Amino acid sequence: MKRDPWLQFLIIVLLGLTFAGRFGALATGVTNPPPKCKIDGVFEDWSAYQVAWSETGFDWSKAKMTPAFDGIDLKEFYYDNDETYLYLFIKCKPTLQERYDETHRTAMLGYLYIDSDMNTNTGAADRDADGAWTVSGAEIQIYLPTGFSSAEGKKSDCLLIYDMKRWDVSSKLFDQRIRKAESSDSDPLVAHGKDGVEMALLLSDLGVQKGGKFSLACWESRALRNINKTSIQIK
Ligand SMILES: [Ca+2]
Ligand SMILES: [Ca+2]
Repeated sequence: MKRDPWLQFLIIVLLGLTFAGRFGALATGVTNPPPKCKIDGVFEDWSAYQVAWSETGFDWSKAKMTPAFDGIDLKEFYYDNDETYLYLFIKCKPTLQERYDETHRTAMLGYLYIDSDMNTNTGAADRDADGAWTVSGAEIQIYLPTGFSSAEGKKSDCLLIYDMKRWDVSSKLFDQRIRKAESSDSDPLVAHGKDGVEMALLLSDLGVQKGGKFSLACWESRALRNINKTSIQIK
């Protein structure tokens, strides 16, 4: 689909405004134990982990398109856990910083969906009340935007957010916020770095415990037909 340049421009402006407003909120302190990996987007301190899949969404290096793909291609997806957190790592090409230095634009990496009871009859329907596609059966949606904040005409560094919300059966929307984490938080639960994107999700936020099993899906931005899915057991 070719998007009208003015529409594209408008979306960017609106996203910019949204970020400007949202990034103003103060970071909330995390009272949980610190994550065992440093959340910094560097993969070297990962030792024991599982590979969820080797290509997230679409392989954009194979896309023939004009203008060329200017988004972030999500690649290998890894996970691990300890007593407190589920750790996720998505390798990226280019890195968020590289793309940001090039374009100075906001973007969204995509969405994660968690079906915490592995039952497609509970949780989201195929579409929400606004008609947007979701992943049926999911109880939790995690939105992954990247961009910048601006205050008094000064732009921040390139930021990454995870915005975790629960499906509401009456509104039929993911509109119950569980947690919003920002890479600019002190002791962040989300970060981007030279290898990609790293996140620590609290097991208590996900409502899963040791031995528990759930399904994780990832919807890479713009790759509408390439949803990855895997089941994860908390060890
Ligand atoms: Ca990809
Ligand atoms: Ca479900």
